[in-house]
Amino acid sequence: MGREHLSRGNSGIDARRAAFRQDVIAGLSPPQKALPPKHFYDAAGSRLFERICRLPEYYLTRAELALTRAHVGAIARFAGTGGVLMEYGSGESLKTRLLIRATRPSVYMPVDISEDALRLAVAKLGRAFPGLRIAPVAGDFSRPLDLPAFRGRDRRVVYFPGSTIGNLSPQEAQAFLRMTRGQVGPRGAMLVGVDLKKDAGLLHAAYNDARGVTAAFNLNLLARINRELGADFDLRRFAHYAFYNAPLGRIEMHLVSLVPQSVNVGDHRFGFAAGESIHTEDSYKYSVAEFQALAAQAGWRPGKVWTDSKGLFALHGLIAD
Ligand code: AVJ
Repeated sequence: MGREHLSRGNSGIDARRAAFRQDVIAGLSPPQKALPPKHFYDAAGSRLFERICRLPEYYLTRAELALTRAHVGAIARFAGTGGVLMEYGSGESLKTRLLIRATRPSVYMPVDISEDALRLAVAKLGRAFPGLRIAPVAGDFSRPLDLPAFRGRDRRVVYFPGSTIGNLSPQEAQAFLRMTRGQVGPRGAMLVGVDLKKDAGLLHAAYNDARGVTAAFNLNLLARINRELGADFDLRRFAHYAFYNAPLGRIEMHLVSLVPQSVNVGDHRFGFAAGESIHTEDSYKYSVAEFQALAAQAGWRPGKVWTDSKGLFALHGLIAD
């Protein structure tokens, strides 16, 4: 794995396969079928997500990179230099490198569910920053994690970019922020990337791209269930459906059954009416004030906020004191 061995925050490979099966069975059993979005990211799903990030309609990645470039000096002053930088995510992105270059952490600790993504990120970052101590943690951050002990007095900063926090309900996001507040301790800080509320037409386009890459990303979840759990989903009989649910402030993604059908997952059989959906993802959007209120309820003091020049995306600097 590189200079430091990989810590497993939750479980090994077999246990994760079993957890995937359990999530799928539990998710397809209730009246409103739903699957957790963390399962999108097998190798094929991760490649599709990278294509999404390059789509003209998907403004999020470019807006966050642009604001990071534009404000990297101020962001680094906020985060401080030489501390422990912990990232929820694999750290493959360009913006992570900008942040590492500007803050020169004593330890960089990426936390990701995918060991493959972590391995790749460790190799790439190891080449880009030869002196950097990297301590990867393979784990599912939607559950409590065992983290390797931090070095004593260094300031701890948690980086959670990409609006991944949008996958959590506001209540779950608050619990997550409370957990990270506990992880950094007093004097710590957090940088969170959050997609902003905006014109519903722009949001709709970002999740219904003309090339159908988002549709392929959504449908790959069924392909993954077929591959890994021996299921028999017919991908031609499901359609990608995404819309902005304005009252709840979130994009919802679904896979809609085009015909009445039943599907086998191992020994389990699930019936679908025509038009019935599997809810596969929520992507919550927050105004600056809304997100600051949420963070404050989780014990953080809202410090700084940076946005891109078009006002599409926000990076929140939160302070623990
Ligand atoms: C990685 C969760 C931020 O919600 O925009 C992209 C995932 N889903 N297109 C998002 C996603 C469909 C993405 N996040």
